[in-house]
Amino acid sequence: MTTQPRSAASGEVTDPEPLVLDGVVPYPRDLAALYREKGHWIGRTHAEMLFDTVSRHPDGTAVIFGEERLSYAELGDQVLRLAAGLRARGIRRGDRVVVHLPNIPIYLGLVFALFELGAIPVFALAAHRRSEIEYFLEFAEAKAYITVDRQGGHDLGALAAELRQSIPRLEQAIVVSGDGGSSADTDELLSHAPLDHRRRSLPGDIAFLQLSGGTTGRPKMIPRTHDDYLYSVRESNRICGVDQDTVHLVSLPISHNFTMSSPGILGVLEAGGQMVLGPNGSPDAAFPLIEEHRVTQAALVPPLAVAWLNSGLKDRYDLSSLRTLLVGGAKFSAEVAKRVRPELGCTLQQVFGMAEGLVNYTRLDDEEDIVVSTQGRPISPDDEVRVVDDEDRDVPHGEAGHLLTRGPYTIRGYYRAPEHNERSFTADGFYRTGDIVRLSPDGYITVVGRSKDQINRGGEKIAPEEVENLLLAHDAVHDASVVGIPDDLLGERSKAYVILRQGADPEGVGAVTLKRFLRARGLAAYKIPDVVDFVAEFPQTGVGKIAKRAQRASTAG
Ligand code: OOB
Repeated sequence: MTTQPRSAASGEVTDPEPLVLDGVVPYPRDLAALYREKGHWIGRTHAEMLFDTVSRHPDGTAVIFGEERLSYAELGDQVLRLAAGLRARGIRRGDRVVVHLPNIPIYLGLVFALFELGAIPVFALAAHRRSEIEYFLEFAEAKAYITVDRQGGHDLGALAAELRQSIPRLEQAIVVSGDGGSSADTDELLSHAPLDHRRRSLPGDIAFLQLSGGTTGRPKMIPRTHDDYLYSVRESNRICGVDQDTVHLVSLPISHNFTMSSPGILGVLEAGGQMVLGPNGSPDAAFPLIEEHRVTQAALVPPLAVAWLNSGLKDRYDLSSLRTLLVGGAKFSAEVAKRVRPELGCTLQQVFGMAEGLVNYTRLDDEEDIVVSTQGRPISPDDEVRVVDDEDRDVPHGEAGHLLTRGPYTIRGYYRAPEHNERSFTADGFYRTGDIVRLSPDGYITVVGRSKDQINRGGEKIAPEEVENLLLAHDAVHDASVVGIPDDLLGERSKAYVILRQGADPEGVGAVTLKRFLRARGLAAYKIPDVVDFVAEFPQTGVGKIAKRAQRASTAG
């Protein structure tokens, strides 16, 4: 299929051909046509979305970070300079670029510069370390890696230089300043004359690769198109009341799907609102920003919402501008949810979403009992939701079962993962979320459990297999099993059961040794087991598998 040139007559602007990226499962043609016909997919790219807002509100403030303020016009200018700089370094449409940055303004400039070029950002979390980053670079065959010089005592600049040497395909390692200031690389990139903004990618192209929380040895990559993702952003804005007057506090990791699009930074940019970038969601970081900038909307994971509610600082700052608090990423208990309105004076919106697609919200005008006791309902009338038993048969309404979903912004397959896709999707394209839910007659979802082998540590997802594999690389380890155990604040924390090799000295190899070993392997800190227990054997199921359920239960309480 080819597309018509957009303004061939002028000879200047010519639409590119659709991008062909290997290892992506496309939406079925008839459904894609339907989503367009219904106005879900409007045929706009992320770069076009931003520049539409730039032309509507050039003087409006887009981003606030410390003393720094960027208007939409300034952000647009920065994007086009960076795009010129990145192009001069050889970055082209379809190239994958691993973006590994904390909550700093240049994140927006760089990501939109990549969008402008039609290059494909791979969104690493700031907490990721060598183990994850090396894998992302190799798996996505990235041409460039963008990171900060230092973060949390880690010399990422040195890591970047090292990876640039060891991975032949990696042509560029771009290092920006971790405190949001300038760096040699950003100064150089910004010194280019701005590129002209024009269509360099198509709305049906893969816009970026998000990362799955994962249940397997390595995180899977999630290919999202401009069309599908921006649909979820526009609808999120409508559902969450985001407009030009919104002042949104960004305190979760900026590249997480929740922060990006529910309604997140993209929601703000689409609506022409303001975002305030904070370093993290702790009350002492967030409350002064809310007071100073009259923040109207914030998004948190449940443990941070608890920290806000229990903080003595609550009465020391003026939080009266806050209208809505979005809480998601992990189950928010109804008992705590009940306290949000009376104690913070704002409306709670629960968000149950996934980087693979489907996002559910409680609505701003929902009854209080729905807001506190459900995780909301889907964004779109065309989100299909099924709740099934172990044999994929629909369970009676109101009973708990596996949540399956497909729809106008849910992927049809992970990137380059045909075998995994066989298991994660039904033959007719439903994504197996791995969540156990109940569905109310009016379509509200309550999450009651999980069937996937994943630990949800306060919203941060850990694939036990990834940690187990690294533990097995230690000489003294015979076998390892990692499970989630209940935790009052985080919901779950992680515990590793370890069987040492015969002859290994349990005095010499302790919990500290193994944690240090994982850290030295470059595993992100949140994946390092909170507890390590040495045992002689693992409980077994009838078919000889490790009985993880028994391991979780034996540590309950
Ligand atoms: C969000 O995205 P991911 O990809 O990090 O994690 C998705 C998984 C879900 O399958 C579910 O297991 C869990 O996180 N989850 C929740 C939840 N929100 C996410 N479990 C219970 N209650 C909730 N409210 O976490 C994410 C993506 C977009 C928006 C919000 C969260």
